Amino acid sequence: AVANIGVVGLAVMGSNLARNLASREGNKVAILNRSRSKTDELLAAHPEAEFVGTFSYEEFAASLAKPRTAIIMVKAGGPTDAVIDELVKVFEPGDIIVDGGNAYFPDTIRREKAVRETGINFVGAGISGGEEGALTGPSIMPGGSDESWITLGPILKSIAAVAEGEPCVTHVGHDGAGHFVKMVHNGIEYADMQLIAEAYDLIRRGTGKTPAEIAEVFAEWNKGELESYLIEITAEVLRQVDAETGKPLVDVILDQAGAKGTGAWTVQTALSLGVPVSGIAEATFARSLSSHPEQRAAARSFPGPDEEFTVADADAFIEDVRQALFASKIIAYSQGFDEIRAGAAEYNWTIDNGAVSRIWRGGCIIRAQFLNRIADAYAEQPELPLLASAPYFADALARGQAAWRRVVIAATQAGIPSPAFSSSLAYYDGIRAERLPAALVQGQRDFFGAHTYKRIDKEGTFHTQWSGDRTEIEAEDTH
Ligand code: NBP
Repeated sequence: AVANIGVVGLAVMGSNLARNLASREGNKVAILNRSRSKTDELLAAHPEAEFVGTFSYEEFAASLAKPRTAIIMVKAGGPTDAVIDELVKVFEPGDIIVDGGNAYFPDTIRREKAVRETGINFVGAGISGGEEGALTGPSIMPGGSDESWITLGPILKSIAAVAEGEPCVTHVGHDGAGHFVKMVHNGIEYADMQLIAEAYDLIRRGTGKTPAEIAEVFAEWNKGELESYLIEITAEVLRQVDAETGKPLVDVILDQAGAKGTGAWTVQTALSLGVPVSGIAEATFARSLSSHPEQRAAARSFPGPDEEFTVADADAFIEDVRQALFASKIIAYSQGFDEIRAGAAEYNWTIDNGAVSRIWRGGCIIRAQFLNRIADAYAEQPELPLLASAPYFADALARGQAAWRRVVIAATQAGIPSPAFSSSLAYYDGIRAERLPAALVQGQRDFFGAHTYKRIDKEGTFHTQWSGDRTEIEAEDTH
């Protein structure tokens, strides 16, 4: 046994993660892949790396020092189960199996329970940052037992990205907590990307600026409170010119956004938890809408507003859009952290939202200055019920709300879809409202389904006898 860590699955993510591990002082990495060719290629391409090439699960297990620790990086779903089944046969109690793939967290909960019965530890770890991050330092969100964290923690800390001097990894919580948090990370990423896309669209159609000119706007924004990886790469994408046509690349890319499903998982989970993640939902739906060309063709003749959309003062409009973007972003993150809070309560995880915001500061797609403010907010008040209500964010919303409204009004009048901007503003107005028309909804529910209601002026549960004499009676609480 010569290796202290192993990697199973050597496609882009696995091979880069194995190279990252092998580059760290003291590590020797056992590598295994279903088809032999990938292992051979990796060994041939990096003769200098501290790899131990293995070609069977038996050889893989024999090459690992105890407790054996292996990270699986294969296609999520069936392939992950197949690899776990093989590892369980050759590993022993106390060993650790880590799934670094993009598993759906209920699968991780199921796998952790099943593997634990063999005495082997199972850790579902969300890994963010794509190929580049896997190689140079990802943000890592491990779940699993406290026992496995003792062995795994130092290894993961050695390969994670570093932000403000801290490695971007923390023991998120037990069993599926890591994959849950990774899922919400991806959902927030969807919202952030959609908000930026709406900002670009409004500026382009309102001011007539070219993509290259708008790239400069984003580059400028990246110096302020919006500073983030996504704003930075937006400027890069907008600057890019297509070699073939000489047009801006953004004008020749087909306008149908793809998705691998993590946004949908975030929204589905939020629906079952009863958490309004409207920014993430609208971002996910916007991708779906874009990807139905037949429906878009069928709707092409729908009329829009009569007047051309132009803004009188381009600079003022751009500043309004910047403020709308920042305010909507605050709402999207606040909603995402709300989902983590609700998930932790539902699945009995102890998740430190402040620690989560700190490990997202480096390595992952949503890395941003802004996450320091989130970390500050949770440091100040760990049980903060609504992230957006922390003073820094509440102040920013108060400062930005007038601009945000002007932008949503302009978009509506111009017929420019801005679902994430406008739904975030609707959430803001909903959450701050002193009274909501939910009272009428309760009345309707009581009318047709005797679902009962509570009153503002006394304790108890009530029902109006709608089909009788319409007097009110005290009733059993049926929700
Ligand atoms: P893929 O998701 O494309 O999976 C390819 C790997 O899975 C290969 O090593 C393949 O072996 C192996 N595999 C398959 Br397919 N079926 C198998 C089976 N039944 N038994 C054993 N191995 C099997 O690789 P990836 O893009 O590197 O992603 C790896 C994981 O990381 C995924 O869960 C992904 O969602 C996640 N992830 C990816 C990114 C990213 O940016 N790509 C980012 C974050 C997380 P073979 O060589 O023999 O076919």
